[in-house]
Amino acid sequence: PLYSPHAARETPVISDAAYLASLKKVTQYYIVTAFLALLIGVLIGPLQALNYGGINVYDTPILKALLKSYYQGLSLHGVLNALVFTQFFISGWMLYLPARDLGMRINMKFAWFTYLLMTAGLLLAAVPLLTNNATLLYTFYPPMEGSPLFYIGAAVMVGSSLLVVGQVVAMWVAWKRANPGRVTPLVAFMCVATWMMWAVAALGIVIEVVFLLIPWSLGWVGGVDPLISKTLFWWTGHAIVYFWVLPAYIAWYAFLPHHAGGRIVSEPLVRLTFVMFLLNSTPVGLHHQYADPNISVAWKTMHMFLTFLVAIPSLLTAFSVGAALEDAARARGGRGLFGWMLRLPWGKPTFSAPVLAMVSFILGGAGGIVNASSAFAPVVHNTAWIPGHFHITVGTATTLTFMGISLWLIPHLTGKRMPSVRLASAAVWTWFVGMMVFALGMHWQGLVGVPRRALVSATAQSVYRDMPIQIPQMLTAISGMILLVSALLYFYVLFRMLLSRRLDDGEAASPLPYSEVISPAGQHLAGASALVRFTEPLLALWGVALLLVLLMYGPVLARLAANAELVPGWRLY
Ligand code: HAS
Ligand code: HEM
Ligand code: CU
Repeated sequence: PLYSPHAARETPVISDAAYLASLKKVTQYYIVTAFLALLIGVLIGPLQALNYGGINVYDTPILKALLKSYYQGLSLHGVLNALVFTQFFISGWMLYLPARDLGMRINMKFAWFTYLLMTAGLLLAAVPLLTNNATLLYTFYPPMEGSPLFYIGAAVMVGSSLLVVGQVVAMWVAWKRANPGRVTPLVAFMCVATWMMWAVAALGIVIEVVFLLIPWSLGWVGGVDPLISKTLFWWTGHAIVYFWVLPAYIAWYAFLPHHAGGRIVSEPLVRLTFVMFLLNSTPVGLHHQYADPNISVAWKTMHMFLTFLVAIPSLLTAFSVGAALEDAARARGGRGLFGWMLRLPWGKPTFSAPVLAMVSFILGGAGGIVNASSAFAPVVHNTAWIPGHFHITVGTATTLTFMGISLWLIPHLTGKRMPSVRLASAAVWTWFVGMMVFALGMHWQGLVGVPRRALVSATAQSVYRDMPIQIPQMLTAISGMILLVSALLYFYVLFRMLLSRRLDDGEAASPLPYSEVISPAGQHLAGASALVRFTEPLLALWGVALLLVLLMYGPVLARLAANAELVPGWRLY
């Protein structure tokens, strides 16, 4: 062996072939459903990029037949990409990984039930979306009002993810009982911590939808308080971005070093990172509401500092995964301060996808810190800068990583093979280049003052003609075309792979690509470091996380409730 004695973790053996096949099948259903949503969602993106390129295609006969308005398209794009694609992918990914890592047997009936319920929720919500009865954008701020079906479907879909939380946490607790004194293996640890974070985060949106929006949309109550709803939405809405990106971190930490030919740097450090996210992801949501009334500046400022604090585990990730990549490159003979980077396997899409996703996230994260700074926020808030920010976070850091994962996970689950490394590689690189150009164009337009969420191409004559935005407009339009090509390439590879012949069970040909470790956490709590022992009791840390959210949101919501003002719904579409 090239390296240290700490070999990559062996997957515990599952000898029941029927059970393993069923576990793989349910995971595959989640992943394929996710990519079907992404396929539809992503096809709308280039139309929006053309809009921000000053070209209005929404008046053409085909689009007029397909979409009632720019906003119906934008609602579909936001919901399918950001809410549906992510949640389905993550539910499959973070159910399968801990089940394999711990070697525990899960109740397959419950797993299938959860998948079917989540899909039923999706289909319920899809009906009003497709019939222009829920053109509310993916944030569905009241008093804009949609069909009750939309809210009920959304509640069922999000609620189903909490069933996955229940199943994974129960699996972990059972493993702890069966293995007293043992340290939880790293991948399972990251999954359980992320699911626990999501359970705390999801409470806001669940309360909003179940107690405020559903009764209101059904006409049981006369009105809704827009600010209470919006505050509950962002309780979930910021933390949801970590629910989208931590599953990518899991791949960056645990599997990317393997694809690069290197090692994980330190397991205790990874565990610390995830505990920091568990504690600190949620009580920061007010950084989306700096412009809102009736929330005191004191609370906004506290959430701002907590936002800076939650950037730290991402910075830890940057340096620690960066070190893992350098380790890999030097093991392949890389030299020099930066020259080692040339030795990384850039032509391998299972490597380039997550790494290019990370490179985009350096800029996306830096932009996030600008957004969070209350002094800069008024400049960028509600401008095209913001979609610039999140297409290099969720649109690339998350999406490109998930695309890269699919290239080895689908062969692992199905026993099929990736049809073409070259095409997959081309899809990955064009996505990266397209999104970088897109981000440049959109950030730039935002700084000039172009608003987000607007059919700006239709108003160009009157409002935007004299603004110096020709160059960023052109960049945005071009990026949309690059991204269209990229998406077509990727989906071609994906579907050719899915429709090809099954060759084996995938276990030997495409095993889970666990990486070796330089500093492992150890097997037994007795001999483990203080950091490992501190991070192990996740149930207690989960309680602390909930307490922190109640502390940071309780007084804010109490004041809003004391001044509640119920207003009737609006239908603007
Ligand atoms: Fe954000 C708005 C602040 C991260 C997504 N964000 C959004 C919206 C979305 C979104 C969707 O404070 C729009 C919501 C809407 O529709 O209104 N965001 C932040 C901050 C972070 C952040 C401080 N955002 C994310 C992530 C997202 C995401 C992650 C999705 C996945 N964001 C904001 C704010 C707003 C906002 C305000 C509201 C704006 C407004 O005015 O409306 C931080 O978590 C970022 C920390 C990240 C870093 C970067 C670490 C870098 C890493 C990679 C290293 C790379 C390596 C590779 C090592 C500090 C880990 C090296 C390569 C070699 C070859 C060697
Ligand atoms: C919004 C383009 C892929 C999530 C937008 C906007 C543009 C755009 C121009 C801004 C629209 C506006 O503010 O009026 C594209 C292109 C894509 C793409 C060209 C690639 C082909 C993605 C992906 C995701 C995503 C992969 C997430 C996984 C979103 C979200 C919004 C958005 C959440 C905000 C919707 C809203 O403001 O309500 N997209 N996008 N997009 N995009 Fe994308
Ligand atoms: Cu946020």
